[in-house]
Amino acid sequence: MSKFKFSVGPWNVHTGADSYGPETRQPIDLETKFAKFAELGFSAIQFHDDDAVPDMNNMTEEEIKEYARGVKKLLDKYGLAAEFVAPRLWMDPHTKDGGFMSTRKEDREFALWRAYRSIDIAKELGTDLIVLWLAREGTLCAESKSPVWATKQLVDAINKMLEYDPKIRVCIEPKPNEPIDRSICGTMGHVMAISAATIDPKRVGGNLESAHAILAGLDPANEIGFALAFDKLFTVHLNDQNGIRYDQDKSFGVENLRQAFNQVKVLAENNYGSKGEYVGLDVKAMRTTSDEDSYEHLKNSLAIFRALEDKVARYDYDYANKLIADRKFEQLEMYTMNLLMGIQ
Ligand code: XUL
Ligand code: MN
Repeated sequence: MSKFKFSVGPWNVHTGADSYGPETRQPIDLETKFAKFAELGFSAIQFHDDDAVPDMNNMTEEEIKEYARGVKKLLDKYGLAAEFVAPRLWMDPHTKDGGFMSTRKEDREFALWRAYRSIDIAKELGTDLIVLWLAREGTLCAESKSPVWATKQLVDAINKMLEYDPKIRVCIEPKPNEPIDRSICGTMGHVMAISAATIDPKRVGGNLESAHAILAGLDPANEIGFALAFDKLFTVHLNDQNGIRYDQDKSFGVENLRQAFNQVKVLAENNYGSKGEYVGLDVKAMRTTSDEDSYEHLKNSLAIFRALEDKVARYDYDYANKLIADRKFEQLEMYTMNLLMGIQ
């Protein structure tokens, strides 16, 4: 029995379309996904603002809240909570050049409107957490905006969100690139600096995604640990990634099992989850996956996480600490590898 609670976003089950080809699977409606997520053992759902309220751009503020109340009822029906709401600041023509740091004022206003509406939706769904994945916040043309101005725009936008609602918490999901070329907030270190510069640092933290850390050339477990050291790991997006290339969102642990083990280990050692945090997945099925196997990558990720949790529970800390005291790191490494290979 896992001591963690798990969350997932509806986009984790998708049609298989990519930049180079059309859909390979049929779309699945939200309620069917909720039912299946609950059956698989998830406790909470992650939302983009328009996952919850699809046509929100054409709705009034009241209509948006009313629609969100309907989604809350659907969550309740399946015993699910909402973990967070994230404004989708990359699809609309207004976000062509980014949201909070777009070079056009009307686009920046649109981004803030979506951020405020995300807060409204979050309140209706019963969560205080807003995630910012800053997809297009940076440059495609390096000279198109000042990085100093852009950084201050981000701090300003977060301050406005903190002022809009005194209870909400803002959680930045850093990523160094893709779809943007040069991002403004690429790692957990950037997130900590932005947090410290806001009007209420306690309410601004991070969401570490394994693949994003790897894209930045960093170790996901160390990025998780860095945020934990400042009490600012508000959630995680666990997955896997084969090196520095396009964002792959592979099932957790399938690419680098030792790296995955160390992510579970640092979470377990630091009682992640004791303040209600979820272990969130952000994984994609392969394009070749059939309709009937649409949820296999989620099952696999949960199974691998739980198996690694079991390995952490069996980790012999007395033995490891003795090896550390004697600086026998070759033996420590082999002890870990043997544990993972099932040799002990
Ligand atoms: C993109 C990514 C997003 C966010 C949510 O790389 O990870 O799915 O997690 O907007
Ligand atoms: Mn993510």
